Amino acid sequence: MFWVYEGQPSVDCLFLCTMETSFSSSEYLFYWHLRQDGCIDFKIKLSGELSTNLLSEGEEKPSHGVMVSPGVNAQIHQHMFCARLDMAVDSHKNTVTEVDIFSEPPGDGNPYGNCFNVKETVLETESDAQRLYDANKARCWKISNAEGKINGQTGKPVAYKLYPFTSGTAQPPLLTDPTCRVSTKGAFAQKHLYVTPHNDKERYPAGEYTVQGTGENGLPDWMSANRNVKGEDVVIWHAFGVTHVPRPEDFPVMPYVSLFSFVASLFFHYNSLVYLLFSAVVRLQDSL
Ligand SMILES: [Cu+2]
Repeated sequence: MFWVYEGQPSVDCLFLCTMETSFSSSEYLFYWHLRQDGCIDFKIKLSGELSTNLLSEGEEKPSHGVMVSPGVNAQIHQHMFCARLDMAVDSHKNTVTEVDIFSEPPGDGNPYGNCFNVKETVLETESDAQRLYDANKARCWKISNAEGKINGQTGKPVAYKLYPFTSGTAQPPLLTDPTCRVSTKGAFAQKHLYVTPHNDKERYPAGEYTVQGTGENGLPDWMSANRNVKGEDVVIWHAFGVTHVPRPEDFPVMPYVSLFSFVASLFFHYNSLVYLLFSAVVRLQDSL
């Protein structure tokens, strides 16, 4: 089967699904981009009014912010999100691995010291599956089929990879001290990735009533059971965000973007855009 496509095959979006929400002074615009190469991007545009306060009388400059206008302080802050990703890579039972790049030490197998390689670590239980991003290892997470669906080219299970921070610089998790109330309510944002077995009742990582709640009955409570996640029907929780040191250029309206991507990895036999190109050629020939 070929996709019907007219025009130049590319990685541009094929299908776009969007929603928008207002939260306090912020406007968040969410975009699922389903791309023609089989990959998926999730983009958040962070807009709305920058949160500011007036300096106190006698206060010359802010201690934890940036002056964006005379007497106007814009606080350094974070926007934290958590995406609940109910995975099913070619069937419901999947296994998640952490994928790191590493340099091999010089030796018999590396006489010129020029070798580097990839290491995969299986996340077996919920306590294993609480992970931080590491840009120095080009870290990503691979979600592989665990029910025998094999890629014919590689002989390995079909998979997709979750690449965090595919726009802009990598970002830290929640920066408040563990003793802070924000850390209690936002405990889900203290790591970049969590994996749990699927449960329809586990929906909101900060608890069912996020704003009024205490943070209980959310992701940390569920994961305290330390359930198995290897080869299970898994849900991935990707916590990410923007640590925002305001600029005058952000005032009064913010223009920021955060993005992560699901990249087909051992899923197709070839670059799937080739099929689009073939289809386009056939249509061109048919029209001659
Ligand atoms: Cu901001």
